[in-house]
Amino acid sequence: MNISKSKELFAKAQNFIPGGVNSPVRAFRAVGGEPLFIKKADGAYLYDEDGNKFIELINSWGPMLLGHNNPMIREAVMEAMNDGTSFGAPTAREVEIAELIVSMVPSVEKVRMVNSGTEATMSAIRVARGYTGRDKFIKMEGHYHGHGDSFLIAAGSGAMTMGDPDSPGVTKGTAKDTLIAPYNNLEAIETLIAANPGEVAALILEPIPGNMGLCLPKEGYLEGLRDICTREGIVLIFDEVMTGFRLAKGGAQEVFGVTPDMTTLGKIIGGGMPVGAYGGKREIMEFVSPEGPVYQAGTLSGNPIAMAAGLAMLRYLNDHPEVYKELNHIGASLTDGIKSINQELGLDYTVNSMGSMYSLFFTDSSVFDFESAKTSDTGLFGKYFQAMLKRGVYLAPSQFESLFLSTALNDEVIDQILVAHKEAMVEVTGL
Ligand code: KE4
Repeated sequence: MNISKSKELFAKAQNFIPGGVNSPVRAFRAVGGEPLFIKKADGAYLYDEDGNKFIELINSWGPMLLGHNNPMIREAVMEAMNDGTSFGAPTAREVEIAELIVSMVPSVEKVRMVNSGTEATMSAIRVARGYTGRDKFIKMEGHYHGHGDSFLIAAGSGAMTMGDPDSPGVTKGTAKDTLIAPYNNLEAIETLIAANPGEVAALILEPIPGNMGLCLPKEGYLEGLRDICTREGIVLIFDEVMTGFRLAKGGAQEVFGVTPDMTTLGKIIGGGMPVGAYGGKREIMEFVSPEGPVYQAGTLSGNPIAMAAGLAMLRYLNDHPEVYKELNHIGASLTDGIKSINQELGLDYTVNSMGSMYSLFFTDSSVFDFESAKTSDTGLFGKYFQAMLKRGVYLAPSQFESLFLSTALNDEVIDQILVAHKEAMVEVTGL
């Protein structure tokens, strides 16, 4: 495969951009080789600067639920552009998208738009601290909530991929207020609370974590967290930046019927433009400035172009709930196919999936938390990644990331992915 233009661009990029990329996981450090520079995307495909075409299963790390370059979203953006790109003043679209989010997400009675998932989670923790008057919060090992200082402790996603789950630069003063528990373990939560009586403001988690690879909650786990937080007056925050609007209109909280006190959102909410949001119970959100004392602001929050893209996406999802049946079918077709090929080859690798998200772990143990995810053979994953790439299938360049499917994956494309998967597994396992 000719990747000379990407190589040239990567060499140049490294002179001006740390690691040559604007987000670490894109650098392919965990899978070897050099990153491909993408020129365009359409439907289920990416096209790099050298004209190579790939079926892609990242979909911009989640936002492209309806495939790339969706005409409905493109037209909404082009139309909005005619009226200007940014006003720094309230607009009608912000009212409409807020009303739509409130109607779609069970826990959200009021919502604030921001520009990324990181901003959403940072703000949600600050509001929970302001609302409770407490300082500490609990996060799960291996969960990733963006790059806010207080989250970069035992963090997943790129931090885990790079081997820096505890980032330098986070002060001891900050880290002391972040309490860490293993996912899927209610006892550990009780222990942390008992050791910090009356000091825990919030508990934040990815209800279905994708940032250590995809893991699923054990029976009763989410319900247990809900009961503990209600009993202790702790603000339960579901970080649905990945799962929001993907697993259902109302995200994981709709699927599992567990309603948090606050929810953070991103990715799909912007239809591919930089948008995040945090929302929750009215009594909590009324603490947010200028209504309340907890300050949070943003020059480009509610940007009209981003809102146009987000509105087009959310209106479509709200009006076409059948899209979730389609996404679930696509996810099941692909993962059932992968599992049966692995079984045929006598390979016992773990596949965790839910709806249009899945991860193939190169371990034969079940994967349900940070420790079990780390039993995966990341070297073998890297070889599989490259073997799939050279067969025209572009995966997330990390064992510790979920894959994200789109409605653009029709049966023919799924068959192509499965053919590549079988060949790649034979190649990397030497079967
Ligand atoms: P952003 O700041 O990247 O928009 O969102 C941060 C974030 C918050 N919460 C969850 C559950 C997330 O998954 C993310 C970001 N996800 C990663 C992929 N695992 C973004 C990709 C990247 O870092 O380049």
